[in-house]
Amino acid sequence: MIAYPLYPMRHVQCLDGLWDFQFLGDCVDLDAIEVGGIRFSDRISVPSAFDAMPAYAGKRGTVAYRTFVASTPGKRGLLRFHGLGMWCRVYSDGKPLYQGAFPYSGFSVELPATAGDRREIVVLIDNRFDFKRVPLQEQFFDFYAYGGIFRSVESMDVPGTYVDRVRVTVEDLAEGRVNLRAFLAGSPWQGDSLLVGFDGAPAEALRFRRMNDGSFLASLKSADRTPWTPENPRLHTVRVSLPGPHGSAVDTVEERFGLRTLKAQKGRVLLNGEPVKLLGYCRHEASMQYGPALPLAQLVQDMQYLKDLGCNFVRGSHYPQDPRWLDLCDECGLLVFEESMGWGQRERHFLDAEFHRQQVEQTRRMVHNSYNHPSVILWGFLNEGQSNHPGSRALYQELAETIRREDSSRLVTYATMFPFDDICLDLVDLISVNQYPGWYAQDREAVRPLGEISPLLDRLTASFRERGLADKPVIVSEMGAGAIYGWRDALSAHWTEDYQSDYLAEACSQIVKRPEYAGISIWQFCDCRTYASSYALGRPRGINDKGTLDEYRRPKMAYRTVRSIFRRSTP
Ligand code: ADA
Repeated sequence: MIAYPLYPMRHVQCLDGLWDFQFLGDCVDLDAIEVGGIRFSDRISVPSAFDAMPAYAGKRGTVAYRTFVASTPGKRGLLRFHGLGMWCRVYSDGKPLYQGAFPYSGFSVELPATAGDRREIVVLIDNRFDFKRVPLQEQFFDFYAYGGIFRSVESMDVPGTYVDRVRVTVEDLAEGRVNLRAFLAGSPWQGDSLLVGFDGAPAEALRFRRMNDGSFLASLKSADRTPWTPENPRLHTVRVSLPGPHGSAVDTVEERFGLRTLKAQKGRVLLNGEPVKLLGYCRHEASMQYGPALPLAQLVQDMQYLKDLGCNFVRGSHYPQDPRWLDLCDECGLLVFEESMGWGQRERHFLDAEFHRQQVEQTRRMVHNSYNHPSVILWGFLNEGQSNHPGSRALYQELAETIRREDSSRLVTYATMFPFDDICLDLVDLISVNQYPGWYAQDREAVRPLGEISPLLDRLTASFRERGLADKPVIVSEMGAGAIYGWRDALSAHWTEDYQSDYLAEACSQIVKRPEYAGISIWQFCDCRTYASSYALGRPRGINDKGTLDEYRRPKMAYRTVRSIFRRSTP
């Protein structure tokens, strides 16, 4: 499915459908592959995680996906991938054009002009763990590492110079004034005026200023100044075109955005100047049948559940989000914490130059790709990294700076599991804390240790105050308890739906009533597959069972509990 931005003048083909497929083996030398010699003996859908499909379930190795796309002779093309995993190499007519290992990140590949009217596209995918080749994703992460082209792919022709993206930034909410920053690609452009049309109005020529980084900047007012809010998620579109002769257009991008501002002030998050309490869930893009390749109907179901639960907030744990999901969040008014991929990395990672480089690059791509989604309010990175270690600070600092360089209009954060001795919290606008009092309980002998939650929240607040961090808003970015669907028991022990329900009642009520907390994203929305090795010993069924819904989206007992608390607290 095609998500924003749209390119109405280009011949865009959505390549979702059946592709040729071949499993090449589990010990393939990637540099020795002759793509021309691959015999394709199977067909598979795109999007798909091949290793979630019954014929290849759980396999690790190298696979090839192939399709043919129509092309205009003599014209360059572009492929847009919205997310895949883990490593890939993309070929057009046998030529390797792109190679990368940025799981879940969207990227584009330019295709050289061709004399023919179709191109053969082959995508090699590899899902073997190998820190050297795929430093961003490892086996110890607590969510299953799938392989495949998880999200949609589009192909299109592009003119010599084309409009890649236009970033829209709100300059003055009351006046409806926005900045447009256009990124052109292809051959250099010498002009200074682009054609701009708001909300379907006829386009008019507007002068743009050339910036040092090669982008073009202009400022203008939107006629409709209605702000975007979760209750009234008013969206706008802007079309920006490269002018051709006699007022014609050569290429157009249509971007969608909302008018809203964000600020962190005196421990609160201000949306359009008004304090907002963030109430919601952490959510993996996960399904038992399809892995991360979620059909649109699943996204809509998830949205309906989150809305029904009374949520206004979702944390996209732990990787860049599907643009269709962000489009939906824009439309439905759900506030989003988007983070680049990270999970519990330690000093050895932070000392690795390639790991560092790729973290910075994936974070930059995430901001670039999601820039115009009004739903995204927080940018994050390095979930539960070793942020209490001096050797980590350089990367934390560079990631925060990278985000601010790209976008100073949102709040920067990361989820820390070391809130009491974290040494990087001065770098963020908002503190996000992952803690599991009463689940991974301090007192191993206590039965139903719910009493651990409130004192921990007190200690956190006191500790932030003592360290001069009191002005930063704090959210609980993870807190939760496991429950196996259907397991109800008079003793309400760990793993029962009863204990989870009581646990979330306590956690949510505490956050709702404490003004010193700006919100919570409960761990987690639904159960999802995790380790397939003995790492899973604390994960019954190889599933992370802390969902309020199970892996088939069946609500557990906690569903009603959370719903009644959140519904009373969100407008
Ligand atoms: C961590 C982590 C989550 C999940 C959770 C848990 O906080 O960020 O991805 O693994 O723990 O279930 O224990």
